[in-house]
Amino acid sequence: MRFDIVTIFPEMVENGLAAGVVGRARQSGLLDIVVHNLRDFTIDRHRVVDDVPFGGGPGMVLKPEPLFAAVDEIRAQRGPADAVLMMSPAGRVFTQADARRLARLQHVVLLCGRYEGVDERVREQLASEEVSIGDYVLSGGELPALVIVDAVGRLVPGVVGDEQSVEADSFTRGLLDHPHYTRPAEYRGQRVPDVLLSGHHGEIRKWRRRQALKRTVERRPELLATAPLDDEERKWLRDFQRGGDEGSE
Ligand code: 4GX
Repeated sequence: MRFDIVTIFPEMVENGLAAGVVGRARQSGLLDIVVHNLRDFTIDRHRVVDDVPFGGGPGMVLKPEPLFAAVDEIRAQRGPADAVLMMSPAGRVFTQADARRLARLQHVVLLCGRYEGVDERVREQLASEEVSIGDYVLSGGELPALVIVDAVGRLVPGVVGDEQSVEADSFTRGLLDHPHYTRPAEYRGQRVPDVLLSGHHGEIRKWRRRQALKRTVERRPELLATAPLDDEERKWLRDFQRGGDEGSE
């Protein structure tokens, strides 16, 4: 899969792409990611990318010309994009469903804004969608772009070595994850639940599904509206909602 990221801080984005599964997939060629310096697409001596807002007010606005020139160059050198994402707190909030949808595309361009914002003509004519990673204000679109490349890239077949771990992910099943334990079986007086040491794989699977459901009810009940539950899970859900699940861990 191909990604092009346009930013005024290419070194920040490169650093974020170097580590972990994304870094490895880049080296192996499974992910073809090019980071573009927006200033390379300016034509003035001082490589200016921003200007004052028409109508006045605080802060600066990213000028349209360098962004249009960058996307034109990406199209010419790297082929047409299936989606051009503009990182923005005014965008739709990015979810795992978006990650799945984007992972089916061949070529995604990500535009990282800075300052008070980006000239509206970029949103209207260059971006195919505006994406937010959550309701808080960042100082630029670079971290959101890294978040999206990570969430999408790891869904590309082969990027995460163990396909089963992607399948098992929280959100793939629409629920939060169950608790995880590793050795030692007792640590600082806290024992690992016996069922996990029992070797009884049917019981372990059941315990994990029940714990995932319990956590979701307690922490993110709104996820239950769309989570696909089987008959047994719906029964557990009624039990939790009635009596809390005291004792019956
Ligand atoms: N999820 N920011 C973008 C500049 C900006 C403002 C308006 C376009 C339109 C953010 C977020 C985020 C801060 C990145 C403002 N660009 N982006 N930047 N949350 O807060 O995506």
